[in-house]
Amino acid sequence: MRQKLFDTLLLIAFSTVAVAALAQPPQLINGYEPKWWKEAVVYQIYPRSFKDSNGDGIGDIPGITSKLDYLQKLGVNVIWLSPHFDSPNADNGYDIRDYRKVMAEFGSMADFDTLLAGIKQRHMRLIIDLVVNHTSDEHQWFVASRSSRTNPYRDFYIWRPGRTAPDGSKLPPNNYPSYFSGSAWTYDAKTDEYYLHYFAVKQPDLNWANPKVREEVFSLMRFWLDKGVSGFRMDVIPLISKPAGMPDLTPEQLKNPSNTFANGPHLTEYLQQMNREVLSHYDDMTVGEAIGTTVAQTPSLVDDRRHELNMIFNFDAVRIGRQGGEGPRGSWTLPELKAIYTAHAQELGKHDWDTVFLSNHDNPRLVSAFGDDSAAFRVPSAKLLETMILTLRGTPFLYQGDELGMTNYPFHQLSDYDDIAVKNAYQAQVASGKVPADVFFAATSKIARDNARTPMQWDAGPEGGFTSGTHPWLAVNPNSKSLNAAAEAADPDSVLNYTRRLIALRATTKAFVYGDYQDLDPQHPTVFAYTRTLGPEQYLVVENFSSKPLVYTLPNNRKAAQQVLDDYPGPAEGNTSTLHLQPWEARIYKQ
Ligand code: TEU
Ligand code: CA
Repeated sequence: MRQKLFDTLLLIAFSTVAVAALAQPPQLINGYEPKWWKEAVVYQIYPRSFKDSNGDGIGDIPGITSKLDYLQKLGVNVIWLSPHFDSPNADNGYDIRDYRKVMAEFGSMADFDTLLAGIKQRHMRLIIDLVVNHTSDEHQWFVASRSSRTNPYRDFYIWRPGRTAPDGSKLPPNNYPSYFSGSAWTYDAKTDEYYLHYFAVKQPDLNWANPKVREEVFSLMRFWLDKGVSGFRMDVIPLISKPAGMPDLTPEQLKNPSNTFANGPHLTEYLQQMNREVLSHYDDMTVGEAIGTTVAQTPSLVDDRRHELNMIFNFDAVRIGRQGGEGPRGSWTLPELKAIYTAHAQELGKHDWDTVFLSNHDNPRLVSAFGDDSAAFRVPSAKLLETMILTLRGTPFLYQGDELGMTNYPFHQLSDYDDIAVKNAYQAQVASGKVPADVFFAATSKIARDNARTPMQWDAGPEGGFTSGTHPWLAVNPNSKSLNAAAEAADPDSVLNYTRRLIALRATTKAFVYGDYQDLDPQHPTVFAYTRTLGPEQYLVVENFSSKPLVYTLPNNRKAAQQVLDDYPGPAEGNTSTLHLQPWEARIYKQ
């Protein structure tokens, strides 16, 4: 009896403590609620191009599993896997046929489970790609939907009658362009209507206005979360709610259709429902690919009081200078890039969280786009860019191969490319006679998505060690003999080993995660100098964005104190206002 009373009292005491702990507001760090995904470094894997395990020339899941020790040694915490689902590959997996099945070329569900177990065993996490703006036209929902106007799945997609031209011919319902050239509508003779596809003809857009569509999406999300994935990168998520009434775009809107397609009238409602019904029940992270979303609009998706997403990718930096966000890159300046990061720091407050990235599977290689990939400066400029990504404000996202300083591929002709975006653009622009072939290829080779999709360069062997076969699905960059992971692992001054040191520094330095950001010299044409400050702790980062050496004096008599990292080997220069910077030199100081 006595014992029982004691037990009861103990239980009450415990519960009181537990309840009190629950009721306690979280300990904030510099006003931010601490979260594992704020402290993480994320590494993106494009499975087709990472590592082939069976010699068929296509990267696969067992290939990724065989490289987990490499990723653990790099120090990344989260792996984002580009789509690994069953797909006819019209857009390399971004056209999903079955959300609960692994792409046969990549392996089996058992292979996926082994990969996930291996990731967890190494104290990393896995997020997967949620592609639910559209499916493949081979998805059973679409097969049913197009079969008749009265099929129960008809309303899973967006069908409209066409318009009739004055000459009697058929016209699409409106003038929406597809991201992959041509109209965003395709006529389907079977039911005499058009379906909407913002991307390829084989990627019909789901109709999120239908509550059954939302239930299906939430259910597939639970399927993968229950398996143990830690969240999602959400493909073109601001596009799921379509513009009210879908009127024609004006000539002005046609210059950048994403701005009109994104953030439709029901987006908030859909995301809050997704959060309430799915995400809030798991310890997960979400990052939305927020095409068409401005910095100022970002809090409307990520403010933690809204219960929608944790973070988004904003494209202002990665697409700097590119016409309409998608076209060829014109000129851009460092002050413009710096102004973007300052705008982020101003617009995103303590309830928001940011991301930092300058590359992914849709963009050219980091060092080729933002550094100098010539033999003389590839290494320091790649290191400088990694320094920037890993010390700016927000969760950093690294793309496979950038930790080696992999470069753009020397593309020349159409047959060098795989990407549907390039093939369709060629038909629309060159085959139609609108753009001369040489002009098209000169621009395309610099921005093509396939630049990022050539196979990972693992060693100096045939096909860069990517495959034991002789036919990789996309050609290996000819520089793989000298530029590869094995060579870099053996070189203490390689981009790879430097990136490892950077990630390790970030992992132990909360100022790089939660610290305030200040640009010290916004107008300087080639130097990016900024501080990250957390209470008494301050770090200074100085980067020479130029292939010329420079004597640089810090503004306002500020002194650089103790150097903790430098992308050039050699003696440190500290406790001084005047810095003798090498081309593409990047330094981190503890102040
Ligand atoms: O990309 C959407 C996107 O941001 C576009 O910029 C796209 O890269 C560009 O229009 C292509 O020319 C996402 C995926 O990241 C991309 O790989 C897919 O192709 C696309 O959605 C469709 O799912
Ligand atoms: Ca394979």
